Amino acid sequence: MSDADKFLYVDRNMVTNPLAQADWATKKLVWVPSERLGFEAGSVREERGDECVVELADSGKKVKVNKDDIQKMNPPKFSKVEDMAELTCLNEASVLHNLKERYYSGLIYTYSGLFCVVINPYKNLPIYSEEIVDMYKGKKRHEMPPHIYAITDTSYRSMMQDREDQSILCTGESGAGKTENTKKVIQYLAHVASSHKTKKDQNSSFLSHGELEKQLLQANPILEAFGNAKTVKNDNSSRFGKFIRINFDVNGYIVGANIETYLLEKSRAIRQAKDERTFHVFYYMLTGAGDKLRSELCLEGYSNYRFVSNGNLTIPGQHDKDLFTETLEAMKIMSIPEDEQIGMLKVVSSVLQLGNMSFKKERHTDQASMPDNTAAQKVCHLMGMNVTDFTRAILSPRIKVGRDYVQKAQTQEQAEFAVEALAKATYERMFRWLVMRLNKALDKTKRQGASFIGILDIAGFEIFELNSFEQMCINYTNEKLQQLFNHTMFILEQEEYQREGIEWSFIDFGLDLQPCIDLIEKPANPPGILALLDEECWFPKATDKSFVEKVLQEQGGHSKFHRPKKLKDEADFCIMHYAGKVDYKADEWLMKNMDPLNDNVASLLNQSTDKFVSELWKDVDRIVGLDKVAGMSEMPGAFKTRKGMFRTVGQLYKEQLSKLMATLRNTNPNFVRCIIPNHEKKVRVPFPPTWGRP
Ligand code: AOV
Ligand code: MG
Repeated sequence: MSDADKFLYVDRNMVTNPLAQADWATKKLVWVPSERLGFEAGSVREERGDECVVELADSGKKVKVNKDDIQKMNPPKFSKVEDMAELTCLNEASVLHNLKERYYSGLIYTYSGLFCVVINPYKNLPIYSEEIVDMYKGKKRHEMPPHIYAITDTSYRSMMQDREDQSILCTGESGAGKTENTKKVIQYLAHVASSHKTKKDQNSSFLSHGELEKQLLQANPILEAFGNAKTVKNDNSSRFGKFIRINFDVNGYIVGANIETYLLEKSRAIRQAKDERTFHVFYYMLTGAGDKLRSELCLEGYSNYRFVSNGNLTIPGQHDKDLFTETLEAMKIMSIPEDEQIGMLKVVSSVLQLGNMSFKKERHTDQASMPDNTAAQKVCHLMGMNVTDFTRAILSPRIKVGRDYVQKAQTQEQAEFAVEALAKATYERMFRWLVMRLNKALDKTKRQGASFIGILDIAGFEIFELNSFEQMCINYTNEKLQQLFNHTMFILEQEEYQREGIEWSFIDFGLDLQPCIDLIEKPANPPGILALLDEECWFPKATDKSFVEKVLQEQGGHSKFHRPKKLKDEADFCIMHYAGKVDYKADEWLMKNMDPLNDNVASLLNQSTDKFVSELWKDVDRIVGLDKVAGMSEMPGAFKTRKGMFRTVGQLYKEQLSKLMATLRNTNPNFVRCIIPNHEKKVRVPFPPTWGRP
């Protein structure tokens, strides 16, 4: 067996052992529930009414088990089967056992009928080389061992044959391998498209395709540099969702691509939880920039920056310094010119500087002052603003009261809030600009594709000890995608039975996730959490606390909603998501949803002398002045006047997500279910004897 083969093919010599077959028959082997292992193998010794006595294969211990709790074991010839739909006994224990047996032998991909399961190996396997890509090209699914390439090839072929748009949807909790598999899909498609070129059109205009594919592959490392970060769950966690649409012409050549991104977790730019980092690019820049660049960007050491709260936190095996060079190299391939690269880095540096601006409360008034303007000067230098104007815009902005404008001194909290909001907005705008820029490169052929394959890679389901607005949005997205999966796999299947007149009573597998989705997104009767949050945002005097009260009042009795226990009152409410119960804390939700920004500063940035900065701020229409929030209690109804033009973060996101779902529903979906084998990022351990068949 070659090195790669070991990670693709089952070693049949090990599996078809006649002794095992005999053993299975005589010993009446079954699976019984086990607290520690999920299920344990055992042989039935005695049957008494509803109960059985089972001798556990591992310990020899005899246990009494209710017959209903026993699950049948498949004959040994099914061991490590590639498609679990083939199992004679299709039960939970057998499915888990099969996945586990395969995973422990290094076989990470397994089919389960219509979809593919993959278990994160936490180790680079030799199964993603170009030779392997070629091996899978044009093969039918059953001709080759399970692989993400087979899924990709199948969807590529169906796109070509049926002229139907396809989607490849990676799901799974944070750290399960969605992003890694997404990259393999793109790698495969880029390769398949260029091999067409070398075969057919060696000298024609298709030469430019080689470059397009190269760019397609380089878009990812750039996006990851700016949008991924280390969390406690994943060293390279996607802090945004993305849908990459690759367009093909009638001959199957890639003619262009487009990336849509969803909800960047911008709060990470200013604050990170313990043991977590901000976006990778901050570390790349701080460790990788040479002397000349350091002075151009006014860079300082980690310890000087308040916004890198955990200092120079490194990731084992990751060289931030080298990744800086690689990111710049990738930008070059994307034809992002050097001045724009510097423009982006200046933004990253100014985000850090914004964190160093500090304010003090004046002794006799409530007003904020800024005793030291060093950081402000650096910010202004980097962002092309006049420091006096900038300071005034932060400390005493002009705001509209009725029909007039007045200057209003800010409190220390207001000034601090404005600066943090500005840092987040700047970073987010830069990220959006970057995506726009990548799209410009990827779309340059301007040729209409005949059909497309869309690849979705969202931020995975996450449960931290306490969870905020961002987690609710992430988990809500996962809920919607899981609902699409359930619908495709089970509900549509059942409907088919009904249509074909097969006798079948409709079974609710508990798989309809609509109740939980409604709890979050329903507009009225009763309004869901997002609608209630919006309502509170328009309501003068509202606070995060009054929001929680309203949610408890409107949704307190919802089956997927739980009030937190009084004793452990850290959380404000819990949602029973399909993947688990999540405790949410509602601090800052109103602000996160309104996302207000000091419009005085926004117009200064719009007028910036720096071309790149003014480009980032050229549209200032989605901006609502900070005064509308800070002075909320003094100006009842301030929001109402702007209701027509102002959209909340929740609202915008809900719409974006429903558009995505509509797109996906018009495609033929191919699901890849990523599974995390342990939460310690550990490479597999030897096959445990307790789990194996005796
Ligand atoms: P995610 O996308 O599902 O999490 P990733 O794809 O980033 O998870 O995977 C997490 C880490 O697991 C990667 O950085 C790799 O180290 C490792 N890994 C995953 N799949 C493979 C593979 N096939 N081969 C080798 N290593 C792998 V998140 O973005 O946090 O939801 O939000
Ligand atoms: Mg990811």
